[in-house]
Amino acid sequence: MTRCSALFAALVLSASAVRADDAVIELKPHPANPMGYAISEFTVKTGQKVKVSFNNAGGLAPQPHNFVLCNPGTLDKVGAAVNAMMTDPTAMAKNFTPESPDVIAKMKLVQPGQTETIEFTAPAGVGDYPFLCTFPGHWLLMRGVLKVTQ
Ligand SMILES: [Cu+2]
Repeated sequence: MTRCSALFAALVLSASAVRADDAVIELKPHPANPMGYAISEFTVKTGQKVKVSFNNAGGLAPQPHNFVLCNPGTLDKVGAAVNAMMTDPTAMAKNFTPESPDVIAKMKLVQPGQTETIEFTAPAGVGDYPFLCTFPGHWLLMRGVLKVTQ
């Protein structure tokens, strides 16, 4: 291997690994509240790479959950759009997640016992970004806040 290709291999490796300054958020169902996240507040930095995983194990009642991140101040608006999907026969295929410009990161519904992971770049704007579970009936209680700081 030439020196050049060794350097290239090292670069490829580091690009795919989790960097030390990435934010890692591990979500789980709340052990006592069937419609809650075990932890519902997280802080990341603007522009930081964020890895969110939802391990749907250990909940009080086995049911699907997910993580959908919204723009600041739009939780009720996105929640209303989730409610409106109850009459949409294709809602399950869409993971009950509305197509909205206010949805900035999302994962599919995670079945009990499964884990789902998504990656995204934290918004450039400082603020409190609400997140919710879009499984029908959950978002009124199953919600949290991603605090984006400088
Ligand atoms: Cu849920």
